[in-house]
Amino acid sequence: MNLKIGIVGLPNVGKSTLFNALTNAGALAANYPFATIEPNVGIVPVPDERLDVLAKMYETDKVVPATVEFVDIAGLVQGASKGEGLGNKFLAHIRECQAICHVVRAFKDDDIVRADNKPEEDILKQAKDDIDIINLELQLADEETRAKVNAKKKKDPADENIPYLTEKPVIYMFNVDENGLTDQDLQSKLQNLVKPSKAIFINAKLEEEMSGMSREERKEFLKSYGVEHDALEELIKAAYDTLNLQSFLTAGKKECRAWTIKKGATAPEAAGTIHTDFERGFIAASICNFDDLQNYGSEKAVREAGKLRTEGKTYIMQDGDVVEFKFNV
Ligand SMILES: Nc1nc2c(ncn2[C@@H]2O[C@H](COP(=O)(O)OP(=O)(O)OP(=O)(O)O)[C@@H](O)[C@H]2O)c(=O)[nH]1
Ligand SMILES: [Mg+2]
Repeated sequence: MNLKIGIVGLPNVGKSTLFNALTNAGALAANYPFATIEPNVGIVPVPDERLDVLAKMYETDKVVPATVEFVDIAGLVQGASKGEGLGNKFLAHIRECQAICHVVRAFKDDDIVRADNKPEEDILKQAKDDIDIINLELQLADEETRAKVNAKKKKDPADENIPYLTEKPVIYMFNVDENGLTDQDLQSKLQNLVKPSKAIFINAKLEEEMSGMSREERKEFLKSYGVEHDALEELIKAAYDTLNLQSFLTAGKKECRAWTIKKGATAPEAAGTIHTDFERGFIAASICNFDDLQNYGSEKAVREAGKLRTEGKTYIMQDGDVVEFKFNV
């Protein structure tokens, strides 16, 4: 299963800076609107400490985390749906995504021009106006798509599956300055603007400085700014939550790996994410809970404690299940 998240927002709000931080892919971050001309796609591993534990336990050769794909497009402007700016052309890339990350400027910096060229005054009010512009453009783009679908006289079953932009879950990413990172009052006001969507607070500039750092170094660095949580991890977690996703794990000497599945997926469906043959020829799944495995220290000990279960076709997968599938092709 391929999780894809599209980054949208006005020009110059820090989308590419954030994208770079996420992927270290080197997308162009520059102080002029439309620095991003081609859509950039980056693949980001999903942080999962359980994999580290398994890797040690199995003395594994290779660790393969689950991944999330991020798509960075040019900023949308007012009138984007009518062809203003470059935004409309890129909305197609967002349609393929399952979730939207909406980046909103909430930092003050007179050197970085706002999309509307207005001076920075009231962060809260300007953030609200900016959000409204983007959401209106997404709405208008959907209306255009709907009109096109309706214009086609014959009902095409494929039309039922049009991925409308406004139906996608949105995670708001407020690009705050250093003070904003710990300003609870500002954060709760910004969160209120977008309720019930999830809001995450990040300083893209600081994230840029952290690129290339290890997870532990990031934690230390953020702590020195009084920040206890890692916004990039929060973003990926939020995407998992809003899309109702979870991970199961496979472990062995050759490879330890995390796989993304829907909550509520059955064992054969989970097997199908590894290989369609696994689903078709599914016989049973040998499953233990990650916590049991960690507590008992080895697969052998788990088995001896009677905590290794054999599950059949109707088993509903749980987050952190460590699985071995038995199948017949
Ligand atoms: N002060 C400050 N500047 C930032 C921050 N984030 C980004 N910038 C600067 O703002 C400018 C624009 O950043 P980009 O990441 O290119 O913005 P973008 O949203 O991708 O813009 P477009 O691709 O043109 O839509 C760059 O000069 C960044 O260095 C921030 O948190 N604080
Ligand atoms: Mg950009």
